[in-house]
Amino acid sequence: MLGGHGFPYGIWSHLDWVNNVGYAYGNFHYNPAHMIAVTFFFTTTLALALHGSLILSAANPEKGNEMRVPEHEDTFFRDFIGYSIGPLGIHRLGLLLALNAGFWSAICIVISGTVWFDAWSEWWYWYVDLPFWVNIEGGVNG
Ligand code: UQ2
Repeated sequence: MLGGHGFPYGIWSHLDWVNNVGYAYGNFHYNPAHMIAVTFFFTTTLALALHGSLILSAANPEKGNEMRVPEHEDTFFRDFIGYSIGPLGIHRLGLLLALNAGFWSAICIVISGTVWFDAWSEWWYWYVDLPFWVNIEGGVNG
């Protein structure tokens, strides 16, 4: 890449940027901060799916029945999985998950080219190089 690694606006240009940065560091899926960020994004969608479906169910009862109250929502999850985080708790959890998704995404991109310059797959050799098995015969360390 010529020049800096600044993120461009534009539909195709930003896709090119993501593609180029991906190649510059091998594969972002090996970036531990990327792994953490993706996990938070997926958990956010799970929490939102659980919450949205619970709210829509409670607000749309069968014909002739009154709308459900939050205690019913607690009861549903206690019956279903034995635990309810509560109507306030689910929003605190959602905020925690969403903020962490953004935070770890920023860490992921900021450490690429500042603290780590190699392919991200190479980073994991800290594990292989642990003293416990670093000299095991036949291992990758010889
Ligand atoms: C809940 C609750 C809500 C909810 C949801 C739950 C009444 C209206 C979705 C259930 C959530 C749980 C058990 C936490 C799931 C944990 C993760 C990490 C996805 O109990 O209270 O309020 O919307």
